Amino acid sequence: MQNDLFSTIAPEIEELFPGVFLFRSYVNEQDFMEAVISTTKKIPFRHMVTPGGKKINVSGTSMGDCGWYSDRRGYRYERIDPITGNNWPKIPKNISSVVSNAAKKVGFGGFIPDSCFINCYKPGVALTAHIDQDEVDFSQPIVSVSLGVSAIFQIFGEKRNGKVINIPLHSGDLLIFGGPARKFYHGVKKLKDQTHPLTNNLRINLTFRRAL
Ligand code: MD6
Ligand code: FE
Repeated sequence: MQNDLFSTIAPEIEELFPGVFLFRSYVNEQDFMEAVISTTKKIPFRHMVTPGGKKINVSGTSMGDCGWYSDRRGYRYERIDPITGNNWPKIPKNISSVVSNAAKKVGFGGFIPDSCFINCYKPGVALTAHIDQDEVDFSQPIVSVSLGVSAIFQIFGEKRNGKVINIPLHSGDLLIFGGPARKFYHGVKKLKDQTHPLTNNLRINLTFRRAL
């Protein structure tokens, strides 16, 4: 590294907050998109409901040893898809290693995802502020990869009504949420009606987790 006198991490990585790291245009979008397409052929995107019975506007599916799931019985990780009765498709090794290597660069060596939740946004769809807290070990980060139409990712901090920080996320960007950031509220603003060569008018987001 040329500028290692002045930086502790690679120059292409930006630490936006303690524990929030942004890698711009980091991934091979085609490799990640292939994993999404092959997953949805087996387990299509579906709308789940919250424990309170509200429809979740972002549709989702999963890869890995377990998948995030929500219905009247609660938020949880399921080893078998409750709808199809099938195992979730495996996370392809080529994309899992990209995610683990990125995590290692910012101090999360040994991060091996056992679950990847895949979100699909249509124009007009937003993701309300939330904290991901269904995972067993909060010392493990969550690694997010964005594909297709750009969106504004929002970080609110420890309180849902905190001062909001807007981060535009574009296709190929990788974001790591670790350490103190694991307890930050975050969400995604309503998707604009735009098109992208990879996904037409959709935004796809993959979040890699150590759930169990
Ligand atoms: C999204 N991402 O970008 C939703 N959660 O569509 C998340 O909810 C998220 O990007 C935890 C860690 C990173 C994330
Ligand atoms: Fe989240």
